[in-house]
Amino acid sequence: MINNKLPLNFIWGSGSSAYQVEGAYERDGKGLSVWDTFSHIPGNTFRGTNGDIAVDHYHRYKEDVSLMAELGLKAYCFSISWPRVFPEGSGAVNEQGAAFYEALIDECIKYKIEPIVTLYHWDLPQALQTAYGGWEDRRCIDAYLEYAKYLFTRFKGKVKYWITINGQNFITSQGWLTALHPPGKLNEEQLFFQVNHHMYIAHAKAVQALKKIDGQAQIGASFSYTPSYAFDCAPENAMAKMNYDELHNFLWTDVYIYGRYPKFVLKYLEKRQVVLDIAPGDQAILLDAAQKVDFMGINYYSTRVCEENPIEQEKKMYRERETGDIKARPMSCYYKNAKNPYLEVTDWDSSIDASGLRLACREITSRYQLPILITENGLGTFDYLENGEVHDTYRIEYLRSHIKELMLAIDEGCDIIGYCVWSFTDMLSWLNGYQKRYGLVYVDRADQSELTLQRYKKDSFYWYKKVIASNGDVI
Ligand code: BGP
Repeated sequence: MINNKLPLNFIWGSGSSAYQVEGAYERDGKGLSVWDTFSHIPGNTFRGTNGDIAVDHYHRYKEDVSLMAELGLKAYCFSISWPRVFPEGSGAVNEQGAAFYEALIDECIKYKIEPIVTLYHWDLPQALQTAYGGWEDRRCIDAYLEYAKYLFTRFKGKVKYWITINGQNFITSQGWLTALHPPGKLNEEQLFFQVNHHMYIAHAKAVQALKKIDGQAQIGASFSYTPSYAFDCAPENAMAKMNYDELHNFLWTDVYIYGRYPKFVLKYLEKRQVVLDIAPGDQAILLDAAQKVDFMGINYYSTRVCEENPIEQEKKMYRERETGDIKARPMSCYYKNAKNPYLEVTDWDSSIDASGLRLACREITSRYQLPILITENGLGTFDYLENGEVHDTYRIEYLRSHIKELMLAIDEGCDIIGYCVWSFTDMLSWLNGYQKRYGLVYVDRADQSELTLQRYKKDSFYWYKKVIASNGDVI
């Protein structure tokens, strides 16, 4: 029997992101996003899949929110499409777009579902990309701040939890190192770090702005945290793990929470002759915002194993966009990742490691002592609809084991305020199309066809409903 010490106000949630669910990509005045453009270029996405229609959440949000209410969700974590609100990225507001989010937020509130709203989940307005290269230019910070302030003001009193940027580490790596996401650049390390710097400042300025506009609301970034293990007790492998942690976790989390780069990363930049363009005042902004961040959002899926990497040109593997083939790109000698023989893997070869979630929470707590909101956690699989039912016992097992570890982390002192299952409905997986399903609710659509888009509650839906109703006692 698990020692359930979840607080009574624990935020049981589930999530989505605009591009992955909404569709309606050019309806009601919406501008194009970089994902609209990128996904329309042949060869860029898996089987040419895109979010043009997605799962049509834009038109079916009332049905979806009523399903959330039936499930008993306490929170819905979703993102706003920046170009739906500011078609040109800044300047004129598209009232129809803003009104859509107002209606969605009101619909959530009607059912006492807390809206947790992400400002940026990767769908940058194409207009900003075209005008000056988007995040590569400092002007993007101003545009983001204008957008953020508009939303903070408009939804003041309605939205209590804001996420500045989702998975900054993931999107910058995929956009400027592996070329799998827009703008599709390969191994552009200098730009990768510069873009990250701009995003840190954008995040920090949004934090400062929210505290001025709505002192009652809380804010943090959501970070794709992937904890690691050393391959074994060989000292060089322990060092490889340290290198990995600095370059893949602390590079982001330290800036958000301490307001400064890790010293190891600064040396790394020096050695690789990456010179960051840091404006006067940036340091102060980062430090000030770091004091004001309320929580750390964590997207957790798996762990890594780190091993020494003695060869300078050792290859790092990545997945080819169109074919799904595994390719290699050169990387430095700081570490390499190995397979974990103790863990099972998903249909997409990602390790399943429930205790890694506890480890992530413990590490964050030990290093930063900040409340944690699990903004994403879930299992992507092939699911099968039979007679209107989906028997996803594997998903229930995955979620159950992770929630149990979360309870242990709380019992060990971590201040975890909520947990959001990724995802509420099935949706577009950025790199794997519609066949990779995470939802508690099945959506009848395929990679190449929208089919009926009808919603079906999976077994995991009914299971999660009991978990929420019992505040974690029945698991
Ligand atoms: C996270 C993203 C989500 C979601 C999830 C699953 O990093 O924030 O948007 O996509 O990963 O990823 P995938 O669909 O590639 O399996």
